[in-house]
Amino acid sequence: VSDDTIIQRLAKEQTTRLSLRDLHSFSDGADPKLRIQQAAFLHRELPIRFAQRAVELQNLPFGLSEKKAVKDAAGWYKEIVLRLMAFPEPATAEQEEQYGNMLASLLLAHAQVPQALSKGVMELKASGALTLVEQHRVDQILNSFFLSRIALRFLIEQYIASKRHRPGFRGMIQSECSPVEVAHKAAADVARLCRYHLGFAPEVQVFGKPHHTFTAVPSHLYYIMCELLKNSCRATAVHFGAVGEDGSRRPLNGLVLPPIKVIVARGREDMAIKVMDEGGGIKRSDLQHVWSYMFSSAPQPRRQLEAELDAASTSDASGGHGTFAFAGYGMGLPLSRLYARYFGGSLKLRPMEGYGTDAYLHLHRYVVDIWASVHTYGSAYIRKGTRQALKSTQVHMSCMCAMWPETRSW
Ligand code: W6P
Repeated sequence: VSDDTIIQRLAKEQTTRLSLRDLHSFSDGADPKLRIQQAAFLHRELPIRFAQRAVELQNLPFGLSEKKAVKDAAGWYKEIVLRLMAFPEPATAEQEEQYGNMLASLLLAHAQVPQALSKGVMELKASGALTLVEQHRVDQILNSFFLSRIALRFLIEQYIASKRHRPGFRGMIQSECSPVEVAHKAAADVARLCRYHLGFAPEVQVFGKPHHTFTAVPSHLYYIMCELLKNSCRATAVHFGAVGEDGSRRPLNGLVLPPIKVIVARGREDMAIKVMDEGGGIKRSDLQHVWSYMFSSAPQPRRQLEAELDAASTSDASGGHGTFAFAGYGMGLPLSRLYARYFGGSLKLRPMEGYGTDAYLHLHRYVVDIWASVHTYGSAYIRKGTRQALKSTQVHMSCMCAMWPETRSW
């Protein structure tokens, strides 16, 4: 049987729906027996998921699959599947350790997948062969692919992270995540980056209560916040003439840039974060382009600063999460929106052309609602059951993890 046949067959298998108990155990790295069980589960589950991604990459429409960069990416996924299958199912603590190390190396090795796809998309766009409808279709497919990839990586990351004990964390999940704190950290890091390249940075003011916390994955939130703040900093610098359209630096001459404001609001159901800038906004007819892999990949003079900011910051990645690594290809915003959607949230822009842009990030305080409703129970049922379920953080987190097997239906 050829490798291709193996992969085609694997890709047709169902991904596993885990029981709450199983899922919860993923996050408790203390018990070696449990860890071996989890490794054994991943050993079965991961080849299917990687095979599905490989097959997707091979079946992209409009000749995208024929682009060299995309073929390369499909090849990496196939290699991974074969490597995963060649690895014996972990049965001892030692094998579990080796398996975990291999998965960790996979995460690192696969950080370039978005860039490869972006390159293929850019070439396709440059050839000018696609209608608007076809471009929209490509965006949909890439969104679906990247969301599955986020889910796949999260499954591995959660397994690896849960081995390490961090107070307040279960793996990647923090039970008392404070958006105000994350915003401060993102603001400091983006400001450092901006100052490094421009010699200055607009002030970032954060409004909200640091003790307003929710159960969330702070690394995802940090990624989104950095992306929004980078865009706001760049827009502000360009709008006030501190940076030329071509990315060249101009003297500020004592000009004080209007601050970027971050507002964190906690309601009964929602945790919402607004990032406001006075960077001149964008026209509504350009809004669709911001979210498109096709348009944002197009080389524009304004992209120069972005590319520089991002190139400088790839080494800055938080915990191998690749915080800035995707950008420079104009994929940061679409990917941020996927991170938001992954937990049932949304990311929207409300620009006022000539003045500035408001970015709204809405997240569920209780992720249980959306995931359980979409993937586990009927929505009416879970809405009724939600409040009670939330009383237990453990149930809460387990439900949250229920998103793992079924992310493709977005
Ligand atoms: C802009 C364009 C943009 C995108 C995302 C977030 C903030 C901003 N500001 O001018």
